[in-house]
This record gives sequence, structure tokens and C-alpha cells, in this order.
Amino acid sequence: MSLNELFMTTFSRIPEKVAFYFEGREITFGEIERRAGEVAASLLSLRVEPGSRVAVFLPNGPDLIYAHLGINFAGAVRIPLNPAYGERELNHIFEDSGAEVIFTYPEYVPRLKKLRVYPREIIAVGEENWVRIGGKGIGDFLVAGDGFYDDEVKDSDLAMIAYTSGTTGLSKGAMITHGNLRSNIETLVQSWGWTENERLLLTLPLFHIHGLGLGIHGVLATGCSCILKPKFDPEEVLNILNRGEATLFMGVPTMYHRLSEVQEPSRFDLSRVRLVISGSAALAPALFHKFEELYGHKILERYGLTETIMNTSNPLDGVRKPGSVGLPLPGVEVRVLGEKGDFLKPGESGEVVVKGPNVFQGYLNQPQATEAAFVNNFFRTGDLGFFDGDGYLHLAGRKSELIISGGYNVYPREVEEVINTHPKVKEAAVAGLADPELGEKVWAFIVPKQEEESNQRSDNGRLSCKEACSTKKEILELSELKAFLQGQIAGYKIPKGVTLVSELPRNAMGKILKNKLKETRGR
Ligand code: MLC
Ligand code: AMP
Repeated sequence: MSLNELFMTTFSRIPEKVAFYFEGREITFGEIERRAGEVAASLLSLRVEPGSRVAVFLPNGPDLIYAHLGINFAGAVRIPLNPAYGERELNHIFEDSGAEVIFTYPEYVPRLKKLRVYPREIIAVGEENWVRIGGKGIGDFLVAGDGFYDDEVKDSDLAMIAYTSGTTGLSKGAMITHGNLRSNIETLVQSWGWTENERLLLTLPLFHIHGLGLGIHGVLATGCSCILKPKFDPEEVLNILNRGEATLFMGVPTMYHRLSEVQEPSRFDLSRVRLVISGSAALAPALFHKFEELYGHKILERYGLTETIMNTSNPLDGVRKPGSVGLPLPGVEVRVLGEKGDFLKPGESGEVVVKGPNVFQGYLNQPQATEAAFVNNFFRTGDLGFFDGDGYLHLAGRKSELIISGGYNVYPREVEEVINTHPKVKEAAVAGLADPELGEKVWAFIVPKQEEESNQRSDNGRLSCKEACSTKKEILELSELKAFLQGQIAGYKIPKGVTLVSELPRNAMGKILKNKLKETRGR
């Protein structure tokens, strides 16, 4: 059964029921089916073939949902994009994916038209109508298509290409099938006791697997209702939960941190909430305990990746262990691999590898990276961890330098490459520093070009390099660097701080010693 068929069973069962409450609007399952059918029929009239790639560059809201579903209903492959992406990210994704069509808001169109590469058809999604801006001029996009969906789509067909930050400095498109997404959401619905009677409060961004593959897909698979928000606001979330309007909440640890830091948390009674779930980054045991103390809920932590959707989860009914990401989900094989390629025993640490119907098909246009990502049909997550004696997985770091800031992944190389193009920068290294709210924050260590001048001047007995580097504001202001990066890369990748250094510490092989750099920040 494809994802389309799974969702169609909900639409035909409860067409009158409200699926989404969004900014004062109520959208029924029947309305979603009608709007998605229209989008699908309209895409076909633009000669979008099954398997073609179509991007969605929209913020949270019903339009994003109609676009995503409509693309799959047409048999095409959707590419979710963060509206915060800058020129560099977008040029690469359009070039790599060959996306033919893009759904976006009219106000984003000028940004797209400035890019080196963009899709042949831009669909400007307006309140009244959806306008097609393409090679053949401007016209109405939507045609009637009630009830239309491509019922020939199979489990093995691609449903989504989700771009994940890449170690090489450019993101990679993870190819995810209908079967990957369908099997995973069915498993999660079972594991978390998620039924039609639930009401989900969803404040996650809908362009990542967490908000989309769990949140939206969960609503469409179960037929539960969802209060959907444009963004996360801790007071608003607590007020909604306090009023008993939602029974289920899912978020990243930064959200739970903010929920635990509000003034007078005793104002809020969360006893009518059934379940709160955390993932995308490590939930500190101290936060698990604090949240339980304040609100009486043991947060259920689970673990996933864009490439595999969800792998493990703490149990609904059994023990939820703080500091552990729980047990492998039914049907998902999770093992820990040793240095020699052998599977390790409980208590032994190695790389976490995953096999199952949830595992993606590889990276688009990247046969080498795909080959390197698998060993004996197991996907190498790059996460390090071990199983305890009860079969619970504990994560303990990563093989790569990946930074996870507030649940968003940032690869240092990508940020370094852009910083290195700044005229005042000689060389830059980016690392993650521990942060109580974000988990890790992006930080840049920069050797400024001026330093060479300073060195020369110090030869003449004037300003020494040490002095020049310590008066960093004179050389490169953080605000100057931020302004330079803005528009090129998404805001969450922009360093929260800069430390100017006279050189980057390296080992004998010339590799930058990031841990040593982090120590220079004294953290
Ligand atoms: C926003 N900003 C961040 C940031 N989020 N900076 C660092 N790290 C982050 N996570 C910056 C913005 O660029 C902006 O900067 C400023 O903060 C305010 O932006 P905002 O949009 O108002 O931020 P806020 O609402 O506070 O966002 C915090 C957050 C958000 C925690 C709500 O980051 C978030 O929704 N995170 C969830 C990410 C997620 O869904 N990950 C799932 C990946 S899938 P400026 O300078 O421009 O003002 C995955 C698999 C799995 O990992 O297992 O789930
Ligand atoms: P992404 O590529 O954005 O899908 O992020 C996937 C990464 O998020 C994983 O490889 C992990 O490093 C991290 N992650 C997801 N869930 C958890 C969790 N519960 N605890 C720790 N790390 C997590």
C-alpha cells in the first residue's frame, strides 16, 4: 500500500472531520483530499510526469500540506525546502535535483528569480488563487481535480527527496520511498498508541522528517485532529496543553528546555496530555527529570534520521530511560558495529547501523556516498552508541563533526567554505560549543587576513599580532560576519560567535584540531 492509499483510506472514512486547526481556520480531511487532488491534476496539466521532482518552499500551513500531498497524488516526488535557505543551498538543491516545479509564496518569487538555477515553473500560492509563473508566461495554475490520485503508485516508488547536510559541504538528497514513509508511520502509530481520538499540537517546522514524516503523516494516517502552528512559542504551547485542547505533543529538546524555563510553570496543568515525545537531538537526563518534576510527564525519547525516519523509541508502557533513545522499533534491525566490521555485544560502543523497511534508497546522484553509507545492507548512521543489558540504545557522540543546534544539523565544512570567501578572512574553522538551550551552538574560529599586516607591523615594533587579535572588534565584527553570511546560508547555520585566533592548531597530518580550538573558548 502506497502512502497515497494509506491517506485515502482516512479521507474516505472521515471526510467531515476537522483535520487541522490553523490560525482560526478549520480544514477537514475531505477538504485536504479535494485540494490535493486539484494540485495533482494541475501538475499533470503542466506535463509533470510520474517520478518528476517538485519542490515545496513554503512555511507551515495548509498550503504546504496540499502541495506535498498533491505532488505524491500526481506520482511525482516532493522536495521539502526550508524557507530560510539562502542562495547557496537553493542553487545546489535545484541543480542536483532537477526540480521542475516549485510551490512558494508570491513574496519569495524575487528571491528565486535571482538564483543561478531554479525550476521551470514557479507556482505562487496565494489566498485566492495559485498563479503559475513559467516559461510560457503567467496564468492560473489550479484546474478541477476532485478525487484525483494516481493509484498506480507503488511502495517502491520515490515519495520524497529530503536534503540533509553533507560532510562534503553540500547537502545530499536522501531518496525516500512511499514504503519507507508508510511502514514507519504505521509502526509509530502502533508503538505510541496513536488513535483517531488524539489531538496533536504541532509546532515543528514542516520541511524536515520530524514535523512532516511523523507529525503530518501521523495525522493523515490515523485521522486524528491537529492544532498546527506557524512556529513554536512556549507560553502558547503551555496554554493550549493547560486548556486540555491537545493530548499529544512532539518536539526537539530545545523546545522542552524552553517549556521548562517559563516563569511560574505551576500555572500550567498538563494532566490532560497523554504523551510528550522528544527527538532530533539528545535529551539531557537533567531536562527529562526537570520536565517530569514540573509537569508530571516522563518525556518519551525516540531516535531517527532523515535517511531512516525513526529507528528506536522508548516504550509507551514500559520503562522510559532518561539518557537512552529506547528499543529498536518493531521490524527495524539496529546493531552496533565495531572497528573491524563485527557486531558488538551489549555494553560495547561502536557505530549504530540500521536495516529495515524504513531505510532510504541512497543519495541522489551520489553513488560513492551511497556505497560508503552501507555495510552488508545496513545503513551507517554515523552515530556512536551502545546497547545496555535491557536492549536499550544509548547514543554517545558522532563519528563526524556534525553539529546539532536546536535539532537542526549543521556541517562545519559548509559554513567554513562560505566564511572563507569573506575578504578579511584568511582561514576559518567552525565547531559546536555546548549550549544549555540549543544543545550545541555554531561557533567560528577565524584567522583574519589583517593579521599578516599586523605581524609585519609588529616587526616594526608597533601593534603585535597578539594585540591585534585581542582587539578583535577592529578586525572582524561578529555583526559584519553575520551580515555577510545572511542570504547565503540559513540563519541557524550562522555562527553565534567568533573567536579570532592567530593560527588554527593542526596535527602532523595537517588536520585542524577542533577540540583544541574549543578549549580556547574555555568550555
Ligand atoms: C532558529 N535559529 C537558530 C535555530 N533556530 N539558531 C540556531 N539553532 C537553531 N535551531 C535562529 C534563527 O536563524 C534566527 O536568527 C533566530 O534564531 C530566531 O529565529 P526563530 O525562527 O524565531 O527561532 P526559534 O523559533 O526560536 O527556533 C528555535 C526552535 C527551532 C527550536 C523552535 O530551531 C526548531 O523548530 N527546531 C526544530 C528543528 C527540527 O525540526 N529538526 C528536525 C530534523 S529531522 P536571526 O539571527 O536571523 O535572528 C531529524 C530526524 C529526527 O533530526 O530524528 O527527528
Ligand atoms: P537529520 O540528518 O537532520 O535527520 O538528523 C539525524 C541525526 O539527529 C542523527 O544522526 C542523530 O545524530 C540525531 N538525533 C536524532 N534523534 C536523536 C536523539 N533522540 N538523541 C540524540 N541524537 C538524535
